[in-house]
Amino acid sequence: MIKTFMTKILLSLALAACCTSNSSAADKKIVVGFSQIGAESGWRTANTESIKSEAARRGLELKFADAQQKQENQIKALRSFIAQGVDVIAFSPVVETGWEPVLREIKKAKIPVVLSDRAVKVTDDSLFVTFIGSDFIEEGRRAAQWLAKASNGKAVIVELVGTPGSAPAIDRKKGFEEVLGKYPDMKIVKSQSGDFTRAKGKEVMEAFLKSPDAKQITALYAHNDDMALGAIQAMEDAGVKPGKDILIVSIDGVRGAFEAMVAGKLNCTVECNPLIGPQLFDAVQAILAKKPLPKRTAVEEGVFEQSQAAAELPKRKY
Ligand code: GYE
Repeated sequence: MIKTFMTKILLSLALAACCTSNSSAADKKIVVGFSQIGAESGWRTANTESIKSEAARRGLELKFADAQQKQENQIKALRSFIAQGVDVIAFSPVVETGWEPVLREIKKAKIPVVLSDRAVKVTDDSLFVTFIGSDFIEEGRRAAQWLAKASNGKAVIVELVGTPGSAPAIDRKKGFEEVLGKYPDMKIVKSQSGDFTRAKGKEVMEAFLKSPDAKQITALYAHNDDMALGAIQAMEDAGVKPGKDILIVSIDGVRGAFEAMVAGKLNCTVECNPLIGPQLFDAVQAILAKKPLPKRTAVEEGVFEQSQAAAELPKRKY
């Protein structure tokens, strides 16, 4: 009798111990602060969705802040993550420069930083642990290589540039121009920012088409699909046939670009994969487990032209 009683007590003590420790482990959920650029494009929407769903799948707490494409909002969000004492800070920097002071504050608070999608220019590499993102220079090269082939090395090009000062705008221009250096008959005659949005892409293309030498334009290079889709609208409004009168190559590979290719209005999209949530949180968990990480992890991507679009469209995840 006493023995059973004692066993019962021991059992309930063991149970209590197990459950207390369990609930305290659950309380200590990993908290990640993520500062997103905004919702400027289809790419960005897919990227946000990938990050949010992967955090939820892994049972991590995500503090998500949308900066509406403003660096000052991102800096505010980063400071609030320090104040909240999150375990890891991740962010997608809207532009390359101007991050050193806030990154130093984060370092002082001993919070590790992961850069997602876009890189920063800093003099001290220890201000972030790792960068996960695409090779934007290579994407620019791929766009130019496709255009060189499609135009037999002869093109009068207008360029829709991404957000000024952003890594993808700088690098996509650089890679594209590097290849153009080998083709003396391919020239960029106009280049202006459309801020990675469809509305701005349309507006800038409208202005390009109104210029006196508009008839000479044979190709458009847009730093993302959304700007190309806006430009397609502008061309149609002006009675110009997109994809025929003007060859169009852009970057991202979003669903809308594949639909435009199927409709014969866009000629080529160079893939830039936004679904980096899993790689991002692999890095976060590796950092917390004190595992070493490379300074940079690239994302795999391809190039798709009109002839492949119909077969590829149903397989697209973004
Ligand atoms: O190409 C564009 C988005 O940083 C790679 O940002 C990203 C770019 C993407 O707005 O659509």
